[in-house]
Amino acid sequence: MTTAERSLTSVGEDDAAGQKLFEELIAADSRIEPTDWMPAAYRKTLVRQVSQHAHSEIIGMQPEANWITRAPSLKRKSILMAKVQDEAGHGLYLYSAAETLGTSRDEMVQQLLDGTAKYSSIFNYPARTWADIGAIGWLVDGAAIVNQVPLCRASYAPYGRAMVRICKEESFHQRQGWEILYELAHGTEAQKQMAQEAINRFYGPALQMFGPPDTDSPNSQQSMEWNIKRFSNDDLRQRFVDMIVPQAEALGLHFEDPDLKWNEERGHYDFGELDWDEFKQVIKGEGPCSVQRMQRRRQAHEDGAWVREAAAEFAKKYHGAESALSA
Ligand code: BYC
Repeated sequence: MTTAERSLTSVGEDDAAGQKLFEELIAADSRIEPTDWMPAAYRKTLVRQVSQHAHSEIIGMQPEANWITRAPSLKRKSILMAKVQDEAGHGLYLYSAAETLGTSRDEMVQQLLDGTAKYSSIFNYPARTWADIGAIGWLVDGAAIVNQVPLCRASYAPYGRAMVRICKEESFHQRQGWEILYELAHGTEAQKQMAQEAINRFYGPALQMFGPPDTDSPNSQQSMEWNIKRFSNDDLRQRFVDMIVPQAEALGLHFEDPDLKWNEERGHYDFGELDWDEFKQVIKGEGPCSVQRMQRRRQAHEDGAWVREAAAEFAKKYHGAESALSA
């Protein structure tokens, strides 16, 4: 359908015509643009998912930023700084994508600060050692890629477009994590042990990033019918496990999951039940670092107030001067 045809049917039409076009676009696996009519529930679920995704990128800077001053060399420090900065950029693309749905960034940020919006469970765990920075890059960014590559085809076009760039950057992030672990795993006995301990701690929480099991995932079915999510939480988790087991072997490390073994019949790795009680606690705000993460975010928000005020004042003056010139 051409843009002109689309705008005739999408803008200013009644709900029935809008609904019909929306359904046709979804059935054709086409994309929904911000100016298209969309059901209120579709808009709501997208604002929820995209804003939570944005919050995760912003909070996710904290565990890694913790190691910028202690990175073992200047090269490692500059790589880590660039990575953390990329995460801020991802947050900004995603807030912008969510704003096209009609919710302001201020509102979304306020929901995070109020504790009414979630962010990814994984960022409530501490980064205790330098090897944790490797584990975050390899496993956390690795899980993010597996989850996010299908989101490049999300039916809501601004979200899908943001994800394309984010996924490219995440691939670099994953490789830098892998490289940190590779060096440690091939270093001294103590370094190898530090790498092994890091992946022991991050394995379960990284698998939980994909969300609750399908039988306990209230949003999945509808999101898949709307082509927002392309695969279920369990399918993506399985894909991730199948990917990381041989990678761990290549590193010379292993996962301490006694149930982890190749299942010839299924053509996949079986793995042990995750601790879903812990997951529920973490997403309720009772994770090991939940309080610290939110305190830090609130403090940073307060510290940045003068920058937001100055930027708003500048925009007012600049736009005022611009419109005076063009008058
Ligand atoms: N943590 O019905 P379900 C990164 C919530 S950042 C917390 O399956 P859905 C990086 C879920 O929100 C990557 N909460 O939900 C950054 C829902 O609660 P509400 C972050 C979780 O949406 C910096 C409830 O549980 N990635 O890579 O269909 C440095 C029921 O779940 C989690 C994204 O945000 C969780 N893990 O599926 C380094 C990806 N899982 O909202 C790296 C985008 C579930 O109803 N998001 N919940 O109150 C998604 O793909 C989907 O939203 C999810 C959940 C797969 C996460």
